[in-house]
Amino acid sequence: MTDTAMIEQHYLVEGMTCSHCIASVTEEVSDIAGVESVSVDLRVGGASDVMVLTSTPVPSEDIRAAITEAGYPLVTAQS
Ligand SMILES: [Cu+2]
Repeated sequence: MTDTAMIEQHYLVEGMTCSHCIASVTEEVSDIAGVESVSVDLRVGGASDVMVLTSTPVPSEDIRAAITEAGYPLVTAQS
C-alpha cells in the first residue's frame, strides 16, 4: 500500500458533551469532499479537540461551517 499524505487540521469546539455530539459533528464534517476521517477528543465543560484528516486541501471555513451546521457554532481553528 502506498502512503498517501494526509493533511491534519484541528478545531476546538465548545459545547460538545456526549457521544451524540461526536456523532453529529463527525457526520457533518465527513460529508465534505476530501475528508477521510474525523476524530474527537471530548472534553466536557471545555473545548473538545476535533481532528480532521483530509486527502486534499479543504478550506477551514468549510469545516467550521459543517461543525456550525451540526449545532456547535463556537469553533476555533488551530493552525
Ligand atoms: Cu451530546
